[in-house]
Amino acid sequence: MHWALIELNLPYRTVPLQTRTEEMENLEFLSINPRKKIPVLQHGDLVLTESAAIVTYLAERFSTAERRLIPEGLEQRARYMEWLSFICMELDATSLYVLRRHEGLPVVYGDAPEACEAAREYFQRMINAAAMRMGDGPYLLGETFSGVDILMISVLNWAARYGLPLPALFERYRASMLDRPTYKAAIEANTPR
Ligand SMILES: N[C@@H](CCC(=O)N[C@@H](CS)C(=O)NCC(=O)O)C(=O)O
Repeated sequence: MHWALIELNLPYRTVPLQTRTEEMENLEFLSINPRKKIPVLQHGDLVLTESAAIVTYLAERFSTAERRLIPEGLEQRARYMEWLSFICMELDATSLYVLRRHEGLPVVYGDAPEACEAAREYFQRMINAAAMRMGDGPYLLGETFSGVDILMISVLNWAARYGLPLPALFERYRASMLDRPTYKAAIEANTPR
C-alpha cells in the first residue's frame, strides 16, 4: 500500500499497528476492520481493506498521465484483472497462505505437512506457467509498471521467505523491482522505528 501511494506521489498519514496485539482489539480499529487485519485504507468516508482492492482503488482514482498504475484500454485492463486474480488466488490464497498458516503459525493453525508440500508444488507449477505468459517485460503488463507489479512483488517476497525457487525470469524481475527507488522508499515507510 505504501508503495502504491509513493508511486502516485500522494500525501498520506500512517497509523502504525502491530497484528495480533492489543492494538487490534481496540474498539476504534474493530469498527474499521472487524477482521482484525492490515492494511486498511481510509480516504474520506471510504474505508477499504484487502491489498488488491486498495492498490487498484488508488490506481483508478489517482493515476495521471505522468503516473499511471492501471491501464486505460479495455484489453489491457482485462490483463491487469487477470494478473490480479491469479496473484491473489493461485499464488497467494492457495499456495503461500497455506505456508504462512501451517509453517509460519503452526501453534495457531496446526501442522499440515502434506498440505504444505502440495502448496509448494502448486506454487511451482503456477509460477512456471506465469513465466511462460509474461512476455518480454520488463513489467507484468509489458512496457508499463502497474498495480499488479506491486502485488506480485509482495507474493514473490513471501515465496523467497519460504525458500520457494523462482524461474530465472522472475528472479530477474524481482531483483529489478527491489532496486526501484519507490520500492525502497516504501520499505522505509513501512519499517517501524
Ligand atoms: N487478504 C488480505 C490479507 C491481509 C493480511 O493477512 N494481513 C496480515 C498482515 S501482512 C494480518 O493482518 N495478519 C493478522 C492476522 O492474520 O491475524 C490482504 O491482502 O490485504
